[in-house]
Amino acid sequence: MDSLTFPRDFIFGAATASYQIEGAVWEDGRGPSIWDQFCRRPGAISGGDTGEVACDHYHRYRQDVAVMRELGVQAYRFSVAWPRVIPDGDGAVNPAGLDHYSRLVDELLGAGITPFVTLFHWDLPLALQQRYGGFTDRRCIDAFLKYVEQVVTVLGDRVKNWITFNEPWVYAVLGHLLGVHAPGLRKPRVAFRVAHHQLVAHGHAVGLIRRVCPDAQVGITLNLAPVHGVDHSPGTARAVEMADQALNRFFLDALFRGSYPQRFWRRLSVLRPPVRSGDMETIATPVDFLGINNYTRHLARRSFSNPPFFFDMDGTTPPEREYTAMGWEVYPQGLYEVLMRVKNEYGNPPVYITENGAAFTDAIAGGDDDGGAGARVEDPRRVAYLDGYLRCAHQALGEGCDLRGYFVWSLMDNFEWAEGYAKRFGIVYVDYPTQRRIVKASGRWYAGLIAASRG
Ligand code: IFM
Repeated sequence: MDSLTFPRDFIFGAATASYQIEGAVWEDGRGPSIWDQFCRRPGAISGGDTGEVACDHYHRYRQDVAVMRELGVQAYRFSVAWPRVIPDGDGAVNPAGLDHYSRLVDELLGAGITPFVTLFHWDLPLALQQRYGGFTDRRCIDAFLKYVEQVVTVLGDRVKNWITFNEPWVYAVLGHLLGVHAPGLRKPRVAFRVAHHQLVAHGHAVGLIRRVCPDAQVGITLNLAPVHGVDHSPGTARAVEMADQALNRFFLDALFRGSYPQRFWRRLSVLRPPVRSGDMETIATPVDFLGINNYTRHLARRSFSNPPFFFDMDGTTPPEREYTAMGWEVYPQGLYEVLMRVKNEYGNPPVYITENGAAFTDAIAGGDDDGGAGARVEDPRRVAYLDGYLRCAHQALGEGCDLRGYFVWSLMDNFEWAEGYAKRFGIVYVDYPTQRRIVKASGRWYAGLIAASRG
């Protein structure tokens, strides 16, 4: 295969999120999050796993930064846990929580790694869920802004890249419509209200972050994926249009055009959230970049079993295709499609791929001596996956997409939400009983790509 290299100023990073790696959920004054509670719900998480210990990154962050340095990773995208900073959501600030992130940022900068900070990656303080119903209620927007101000005030002298929300679609839909993520609700109307309120909170946060940190670059991360049809029938075409609006256009149109797709509401008027005057202008506050998370594509079809939607986003899994351990189709050209769509239909904003990667079944080989020295994890399918997606990103870059960087998901194996620890996305293996880190073959491959691109 031809060797793959990127422009010298292209940023190669790695991504994680607080609840998935930190552990230490009861330490230094952290309050409970909706995920701490959801993990206790019988049957909610595969294997009954929780984020209580996770990768123990809260205590081992220096070691994890050293691994990134060794790999030549140039930027690290991590999220701040709101319940560490304001344990009850909108009350007193907990300086110890902020100190942790301040130390992490110093460690990163000392290693020559640029921090990209996500402010909300789903671990909402439980108190806000109990008091207001979380982002169902607009008071949660005010609480979010108070929290953001604290974080940016403390870290903004060193952190210049900010992501307000991670995947607002997933938080709204999996948490409030499908009930498979915290807070575990199944209320379609609530889901779209939560989506809207996250976007309003995002828009206000953009202005706030720039006021506190004038040289900040501020963006939002969306999970975007192409929606194709299972066949070419008119019914399928309608399902594709609806699914695409629900997943992609709802967010892209709001952020870049200041409106929601009208045809979506025409069909799903019962779900329309209360939009106040000025909301759409706030949401469309210009961003400095768009973060895109892409893993797969969706194959939609008409379905009468789930009113009021009448479409199914994952209608079929053709057996001849390849799938990851999550059951997600390996479809690298989907990343190209998404990047070109954002370029062609939404004004070619600066873009970072803030997540891309794959879960496969990994196993340790060798290293049978006591210290486990010489242990290896060979993961050729992950290498092939990353290579394929990065080639498609490279193609989009060559065709004019303003793509600035790529963050692999994930730096290390971690708590994969409802799937617990069984699904491993890392380029670094985490042996949970010992918390030993082992760089996988994909990690070494990524290091080689970074080195080659930097010349
Ligand atoms: O682990 C998640 C991450 O938290 C958000 N994006 C998708 C990843 C893989 O499911």
